[in-house]
Amino acid sequence: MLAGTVWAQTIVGDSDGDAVSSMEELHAAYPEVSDELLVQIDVDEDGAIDEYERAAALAGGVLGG
Ligand SMILES: [Ca+2]
Ligand SMILES: [Ca+2]
Repeated sequence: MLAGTVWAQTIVGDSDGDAVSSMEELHAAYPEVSDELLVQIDVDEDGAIDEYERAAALAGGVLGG
């Protein structure tokens, strides 16, 4: 669990380390990402970007860096 905690804290766009990125966290990490894009990234429309949605966005080139 220690390694998992360290990993969670290193995720760009997850400043509080809870393993999901809120819209606020993503805006802070990726200020160039528009609200429309965030809606597209949030596939299950729960208002937060989980690790799968973030990975898909990164793989698809939607999120830079
Ligand atoms: Ca978070
Ligand atoms: Ca989501």
